[in-house]
Amino acid sequence: MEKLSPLQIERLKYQPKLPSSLSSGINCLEMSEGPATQSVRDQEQIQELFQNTYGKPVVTFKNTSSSHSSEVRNVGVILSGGQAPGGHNVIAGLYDALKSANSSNKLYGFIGGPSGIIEGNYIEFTDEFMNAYRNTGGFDIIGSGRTKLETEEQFKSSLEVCKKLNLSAVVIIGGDDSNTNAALLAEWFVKNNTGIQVIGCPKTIDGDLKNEQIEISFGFDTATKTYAELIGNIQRDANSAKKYWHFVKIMGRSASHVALEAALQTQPNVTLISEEVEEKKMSLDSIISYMTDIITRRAEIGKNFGIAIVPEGLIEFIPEMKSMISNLNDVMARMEKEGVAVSFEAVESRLDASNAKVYSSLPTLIKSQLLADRDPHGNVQVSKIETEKLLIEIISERLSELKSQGKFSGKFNAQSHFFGYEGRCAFPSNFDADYCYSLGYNAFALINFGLTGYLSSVRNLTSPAAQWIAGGIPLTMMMNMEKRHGEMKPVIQKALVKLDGPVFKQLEQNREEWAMNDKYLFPGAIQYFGPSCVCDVTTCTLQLERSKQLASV
Ligand code: FBP
Repeated sequence: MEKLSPLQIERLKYQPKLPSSLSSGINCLEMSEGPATQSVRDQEQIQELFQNTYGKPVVTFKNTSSSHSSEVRNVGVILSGGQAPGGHNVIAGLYDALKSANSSNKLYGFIGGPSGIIEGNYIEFTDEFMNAYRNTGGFDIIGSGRTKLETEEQFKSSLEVCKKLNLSAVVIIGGDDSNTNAALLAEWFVKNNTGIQVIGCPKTIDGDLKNEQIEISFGFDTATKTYAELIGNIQRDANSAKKYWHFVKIMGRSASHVALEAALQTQPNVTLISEEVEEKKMSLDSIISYMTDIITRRAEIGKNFGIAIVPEGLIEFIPEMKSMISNLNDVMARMEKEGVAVSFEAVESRLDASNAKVYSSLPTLIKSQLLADRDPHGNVQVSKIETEKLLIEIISERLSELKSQGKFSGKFNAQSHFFGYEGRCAFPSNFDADYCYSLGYNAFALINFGLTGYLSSVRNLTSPAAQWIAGGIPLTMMMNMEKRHGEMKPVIQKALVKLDGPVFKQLEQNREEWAMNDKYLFPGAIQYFGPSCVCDVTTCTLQLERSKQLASV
């Protein structure tokens, strides 16, 4: 028998909570439909591209006293994209719903992400196999991948695999790009009269897959709490030793939700928010001036230490960098098509003059990181760009200049950190364990009602789980047209930090105080057992966005 840690043993026993609307059983549900929906933008183009799945209503489930029987269904499930805590519980919820609807139902897991359905690489779930993964972090149950499902050929081979397994539905657990895949596959299956349904589940630690119906993607809660624990520990160290400035880059791709949430949980001295940088058109030079000013002022009162939070995607939001990266993406896509080898010189000679100047001004390390392969969706892999080191290097130079002019007499010793992978596979918090289980359970309810092209939606999340509202939202409702690999494509729109929203305002109102007066908070490790005010509290983001005030303030 495999050796397990005490926490593993206890978490396997945890029974996740379901909304009361789902808890009377999968065969005792009634579905209500809202009005027809529209895509967030580019309605005509999206409707044209999704002629069979566009415009469907938002749906909501509630319990009924009458129970109906459920036909036999086989379902396939895919974990897609980056890991996020709770993925195993989505599968557990789906599995339990499917088996309770009809014990002859089967759940298949496609191995290694979307490539599993294309290549016919799968396993069948059993009770014993499923039970070993309940309430655990990670995606190791079936693995994940970033293969983009978009070509006719991929759809055809997926169909062959689905037919072989006699599947009536596929569930894709993923972020914005993966759920774009789900929407494309759903449309293709309907267009080709296959009868196979596709349902998405909102996953990503980045927290950028959200709207009124999707209050948060799963994994954000656990990942941000994990980063906040680490930042709190570093703050304690900085405040003890009083000799280092810690620059902490935090994962989250383009959107700064993760950095913002971690900052609200810990109250560091400096927090950069990419969306603000873009809105205020802050150049790299003005960001450096802003940070240098705080470092200098703190040094004047004897504080040669501090903590600065840097969102992962910052570089893409600095206006001159954004223009250069967009030009670089097109140039690299063209070079790939033409079979030209990528080098600094080859790229610089193809960039527009102003972008070439920005590119060539960067340190060699950053220049080469910007040339790393794009992900399969055409995104720059921002996790590989060491923005925190770029900032430290330029700030050090600036402070040396100030020192030579007699305008800085302090010390600047910096440490860089990147928190990302540390949080993506943590044991899901109680919130994520419950939310994920509910999302998976609810995904089967959507299948049972014959829906396709929907995202599983569980909302009212700041209330106790019993009061959560379960239903579904059409994937096309979240879509617009964006440039990918040099071409306009239909994609799910990313939700960025709203600068007029309550979450950013909370930072804005407090940051001068936090910059100078060290109001550090120390959240500590996620707690799974103990008082509810410690174990079950949701993120500041959810509390502020939904209840408009923080429980802890
Ligand atoms: P998803 O959008 O697929 O959930 O991935 C999120 C993420 O963790 C980002 O925050 C990060 O930029 C990226 O994945 C890293 O990707 P990889 O795991 O391929 O290094």
